[in-house]
Amino acid sequence: MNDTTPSTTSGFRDRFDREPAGLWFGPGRVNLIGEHTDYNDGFVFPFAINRRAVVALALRDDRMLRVASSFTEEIVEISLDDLSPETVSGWSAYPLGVAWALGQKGADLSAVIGFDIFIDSDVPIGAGLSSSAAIECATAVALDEVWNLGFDKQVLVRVGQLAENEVVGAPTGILDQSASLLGETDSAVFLDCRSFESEVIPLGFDDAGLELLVIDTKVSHAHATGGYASRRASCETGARLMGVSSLRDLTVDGLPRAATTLDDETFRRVRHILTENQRVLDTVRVLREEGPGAIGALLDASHASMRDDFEISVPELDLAVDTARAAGALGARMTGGGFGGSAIALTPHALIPAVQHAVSEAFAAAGFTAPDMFVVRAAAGAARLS
Ligand code: GAF
Repeated sequence: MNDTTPSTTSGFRDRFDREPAGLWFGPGRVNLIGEHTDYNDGFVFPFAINRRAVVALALRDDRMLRVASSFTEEIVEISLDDLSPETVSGWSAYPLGVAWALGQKGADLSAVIGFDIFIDSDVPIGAGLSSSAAIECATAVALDEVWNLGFDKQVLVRVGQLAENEVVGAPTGILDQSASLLGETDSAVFLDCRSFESEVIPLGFDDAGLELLVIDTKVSHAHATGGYASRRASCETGARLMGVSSLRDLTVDGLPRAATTLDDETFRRVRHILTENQRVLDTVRVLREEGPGAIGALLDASHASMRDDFEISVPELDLAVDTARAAGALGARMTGGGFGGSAIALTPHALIPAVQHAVSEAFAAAGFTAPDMFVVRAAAGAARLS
């Protein structure tokens, strides 16, 4: 991982001509399994990764908010008095949206003072690794501390989601912020998105000689537009036609009735959600009982379901998954919202070079843009850095 700390501090100094009061980080995530289940009140099993956003922040003595980053020369300025979903846009919507959302969740924004913030990140943007949640969660833990809010992490998860939904404009669930805030080293977060109960479960990759390889296809995606919202709408339609408040109220036993009640497309969307919930439960059980070397088939089945039933894969993701598997990965799937972004491949340590080589060759042969590939480790969730 790049060490973003010195550059974050010097970035803050360069832009604001003073010292930050502290540094806070929020990690990106991979989702091991459980895709598009979060907004259906279902199960997810992600982990925070060792790539992260780092924010340097200091309070001011007035009501101004000034936001700068390593991505652009621009400094965005707005008064706390003017902060609303309508008054912020672009990249600054992530940190400013969090400040606004803290107010919506009970912080008295009339009683706090403004801040200067500088944002740095080594989570690739648009790669399906939650670069946005990383910024939101780093900002949320920073403001929670400097504004003395004392919110617990579950509230901060909701703050990040609200910023994303209302300010950025993406109708996403709680998967990404939960991973970024609740993650722990070498473990994944098993989360019930209906009850919000979560359990941190050791992955055991090291002991099993396994690595998780990320294959960033470089096909960029955005959840504020297009397919993500339409998939969410299909799930809501499916639930309504099946007479339940959410698809979580159904299990795979409900598939025969769904097949006779729903049109083919809605049925396949629903089938993905019901089988994916079951795959998350199976993955957690198999991981516990047999170890990570035994979960490959579930990852593969998840990818097939996203490709064929939910139809959120793209040819680059399918090629990455198929090639990684053929070169020795135990299991592989696209991760995140889809329509681009990254695949993950659970791979024996010794086979990582062979898998990378095979994927590079396959992409070149297909005329696709060269992918970026790197191993990720499960890392701790958002917190103060120094
Ligand atoms: C994106 C969203 F932000 C998450 O809430 C989740 O729905 C995911 O896509 C799909 O599982 O990352």
